[in-house]
Amino acid sequence: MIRGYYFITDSGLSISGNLSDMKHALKANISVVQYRNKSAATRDLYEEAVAIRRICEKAIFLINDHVDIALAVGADGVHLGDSDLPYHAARQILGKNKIIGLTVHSLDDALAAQEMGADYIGAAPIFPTTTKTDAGEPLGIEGLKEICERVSIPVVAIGGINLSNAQSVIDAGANAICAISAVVTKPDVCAEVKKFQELFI
Ligand code: TZP
Ligand code: MG
Repeated sequence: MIRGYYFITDSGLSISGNLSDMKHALKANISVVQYRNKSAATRDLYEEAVAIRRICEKAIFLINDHVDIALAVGADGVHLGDSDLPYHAARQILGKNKIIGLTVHSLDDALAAQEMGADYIGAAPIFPTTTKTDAGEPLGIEGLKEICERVSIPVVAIGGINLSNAQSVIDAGANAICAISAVVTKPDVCAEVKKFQELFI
């Protein structure tokens, strides 16, 4: 089930590296993680995904962008954005049991993603962020709220979320929140993840 703090790797921002961050995030007993790597060559990406697969026993394991790698390593699914394979092509390859999450930037996108059959949506960005330079215009709390009210699939909120604004995001109805820079730039990733996770208890 996609709920609570949703961890995503970022090797550009990480202090200790993706695998170490993933290990520490998983120690906080979260329900979903995503391996995202925008810079590695396919072979390196595959090998890191295999290593993460080995340590990810209980959490849902998703791969960003790469449907082939998700299948190759036995991940639970993928997260796809505007420039990735379209939903129907990814579904054809992955079959009906894998999870497909789609990034949405508006209520219309969100309704379309639900209609297509997405298992969850990533509403992005909620606030301005420097982690993803092409993230687009922030939805804000009001934009997020509207999406949460109108869709029945889980909504993962992402973009510019930190411990100061996370409660407002949860209050708007997000089922899960992702905060990348607020976690992977900190020396104790597990402790930071727990702080976000506690907001859902
Ligand atoms: N997708 C939309 S915004 C974003 C991604 C991957 C970056 C989120 O990073 P941060 O540091 O939590 O703003
Ligand atoms: Mg993508």
